[in-house]
Amino acid sequence: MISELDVKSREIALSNLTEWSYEEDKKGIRRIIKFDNFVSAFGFMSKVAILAEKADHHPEWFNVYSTVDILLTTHDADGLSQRDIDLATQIDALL
Ligand code: HBI
Repeated sequence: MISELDVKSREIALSNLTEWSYEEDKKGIRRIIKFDNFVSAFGFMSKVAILAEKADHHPEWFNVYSTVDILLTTHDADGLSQRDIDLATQIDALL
């Protein structure tokens, strides 16, 4: 069982994820990334898909041409958990 991060833990975690913002209504963190073109965006998504499958933790995302809009939340915790922080950290390391 995974639990939702409390506010203090969330704030500490997000201080290291400066490109991500917490969305109250979605209970998750969001980052929008702009690439040069669709091939680069999709290449990035392919790498994230491999990380996500390994972690058994999957992004909610939206892609239009060169933009990828990512939301990370944990359904099993009904909110933001350490799993989201870990995946966001891995995603940032790809960029
Ligand atoms: N992905 N974002 C996200 N949140 C989850 O709670 C989650 C997931 N992928 C798989 C998963 N949970 C499994 O543990 C099962 O709940 C399907």
